[in-house]
Amino acid sequence: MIDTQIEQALNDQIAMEARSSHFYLGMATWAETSGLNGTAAFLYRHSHEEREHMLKLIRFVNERGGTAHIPSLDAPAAEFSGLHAVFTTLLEHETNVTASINEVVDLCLSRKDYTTHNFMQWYVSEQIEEEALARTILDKLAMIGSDSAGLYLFDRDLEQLEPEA
Ligand code: OFO
Repeated sequence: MIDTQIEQALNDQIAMEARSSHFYLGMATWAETSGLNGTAAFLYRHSHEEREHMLKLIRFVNERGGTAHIPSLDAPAAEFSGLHAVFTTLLEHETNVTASINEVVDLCLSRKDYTTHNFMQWYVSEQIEEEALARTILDKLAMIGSDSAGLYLFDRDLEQLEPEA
């Protein structure tokens, strides 16, 4: 049977992954209606991956004898001033997700729950990749500045880029 504090922490993480998926869906919709189809494709994939992160947690909690709670969600932001704002918000959000995952890992160690600790290592590695990718995207955007040919190519390249690459 899963420790109740761990169960609570995992349910908080489920809510966080659900919010991530929702946030990126809002960003994807903004990109698609702004003519940035490559960026939209990338963000839709990212949103879908976050939903999978949530599902993986839901199934783990239930399989370990706990009860996963499906959270209610507020509407995500629908307006952004541009690509830089989108990816800055995304990186900030992922940094918060990393902090929250680290707290779960800490709790696992203090409660001596090595099974959940082991399970959470997948999320630890995933966060390293996601943060690195968001930083790379922001560096590219900084290089491009307001050059429209550069932004066209950026958007086209993003269509091929996997969110966990
Ligand atoms: Fe990008 O966050 Fe999930 O884990």
